Formats: sequence, structure tokens, C-alpha cells
Amino acid sequence: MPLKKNYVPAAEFLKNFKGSILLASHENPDGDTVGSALALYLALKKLGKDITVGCKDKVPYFLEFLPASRDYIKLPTEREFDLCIIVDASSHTRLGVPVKAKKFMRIDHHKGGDFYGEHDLIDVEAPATALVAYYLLKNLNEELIDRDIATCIYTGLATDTGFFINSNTDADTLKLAAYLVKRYKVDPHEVAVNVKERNPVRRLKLLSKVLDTLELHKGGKVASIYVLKEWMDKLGATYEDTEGFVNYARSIDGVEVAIFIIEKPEEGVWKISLRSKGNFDVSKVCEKFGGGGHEYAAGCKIDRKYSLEEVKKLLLEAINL
Ligand SMILES: [Mn+2]
Repeated sequence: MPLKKNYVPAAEFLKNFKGSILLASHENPDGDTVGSALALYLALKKLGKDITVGCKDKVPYFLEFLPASRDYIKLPTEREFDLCIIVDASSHTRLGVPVKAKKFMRIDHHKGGDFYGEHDLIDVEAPATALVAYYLLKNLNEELIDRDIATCIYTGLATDTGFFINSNTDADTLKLAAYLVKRYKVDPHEVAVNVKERNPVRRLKLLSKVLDTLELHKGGKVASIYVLKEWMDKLGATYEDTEGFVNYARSIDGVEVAIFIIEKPEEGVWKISLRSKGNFDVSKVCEKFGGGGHEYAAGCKIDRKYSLEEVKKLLLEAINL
């Protein structure tokens, strides 16, 4: 498989690193940040490193099947680490909590963001951070990769590509997925059943309410949906239950951009998820509001001093379609 980036310096750096390491996943963790962090965690642990994996939020139920998912510690922690590796996030601010570390390093595939030093490993061509993690481990010591680690990597690849259908799915991604299945006996069905088919009833009840909010704009090219905190509270649902809802809005014929607005009163914001299925770059829209992401999937937060209708208006103005 072609290597578009030089993974050797980061691999050497980690191989020789002596101190304590925290692998930090971004808040509202997804399959890529968890899969990548756990793959690196399991491998570095095998090397005898002083390694911890952490996140502000708990690992969502649909990722609990991943090996060592229970080893996650809740951030923030009082402990100061020698090195904090930010996994699948463009900045330490995406961790959602402060982290104490002497040194930072970023392993990621997002455009832009913060840079921490020469050992950062950011491959914006990669469909998932999991692919970056795979090549890092391959360069570090391929022997470290076992079925558990391969399953974590496969899960990151699968979730960030929408199970190999999003526009970031290319031949290299499919090749790596096939290789993980063949060489390490990763079970694609097991991953899919765990990630996609363990819905709690409350999630479907919430989805039914959210779909009722569907509106089309700009002659049917933009679809918007929203969720209010009150509805989640009534059903005992959490933010992780809303994961993927935006794809229903995007799935409508003729829709190029989908908007999902989530009310987050405890943070004083509306959390926005944008998805595109055309050539429209939604990361540029989110950047205008201080967020970011990829061309086809991006997010941002807008102050709750704006009403829901004002937020929709702001976003529609920023979406030039
Ligand atoms: Mn990712």
C-alpha cells in the first residue's frame, strides 16, 4: 500500500519515549477517536510503556465491544503526563477539558488546527485517523498488531467512512479493511452489529420526534432537523443517542447539505453538525463559526443567545447553495 507520508520520525519518537503518555480522545467520542486511541494504547502497552487512555465523556455503548474500552479514564485528571497524544482532533480544545502534559503530539486527519511539534502525525488525505494509527504501528513494529488492535483500526475506518460508503472511501481504504479481515481475522459482521444494531428503544423514539422537525430549504438542496434537550430528558436519552441522525436528513433525494442542530443548554450553545453529499465543503461553513472538520462532515457551536430560528437563518446564510 502506498505511504503518502513519512511515518518513521513519529514511530521512532514513540519507540524511544521513556515517560508517561496519555492518549486523549475528543469529547463526544466516535468510532475513529476511540478505535485509533485503543489501537495505539494496546500496542504501546505491549511495548511496556506507561500509557493511559482518556476522554471527557464515556465510551458510547456501541463501542463498548472494543478491546480495552473499559480502560478509559475520565478526563480531566490531576495527573500530569510527560506526553499527551491528541487522537483524531485538530486541537487540545476539542478534548473539552484541560489536560496537564509537558509535551503534546497530534495524531489526526483533520485539516488545519493546532500544531504541537515535529512529531505530529497529521495526514489530511487519510479517510480516518485509524489509517494513520495503522501506518504508525506498522512503522513502529508490525509484530505488535494482533486481532484486537486490528479490530480497533477496522472500526475507526468503518465508522469514519459510514461503513465504506462516504465520499472519503477509496481503494486504499477498502484494501486496508480487506487486509485487516484477511490477515488478522477481524469480523466485519461483529463490528457492524455492535456499532449499528444495538439501538436502545429511546433512540428510535427520539429519532421519530427529530424527524418531525424536518424542513427543506433552498429549493430542496438543504435539509434541517433539530433536537431539544427537553425531549432527550423525557426519554432518558443522551447526546450519544443522537449520533448519526443527521444522515437521515442527508439521505433525502436532492439534498446536498444536511443540518442537525442539538440544544446543549449546559454549555450554553447549540451544537451544529453539517453533512454534505455533493461537492459542497461544509468545513468552510463551520470554520466561520469557530468549528471545523472535513469537506463532507463538520461541526461547530453557536451561542444560545440566538434562538433556534436565528441559528437556522445564520447557517442558511453561510451555506452558499
Ligand atoms: Mn476521524
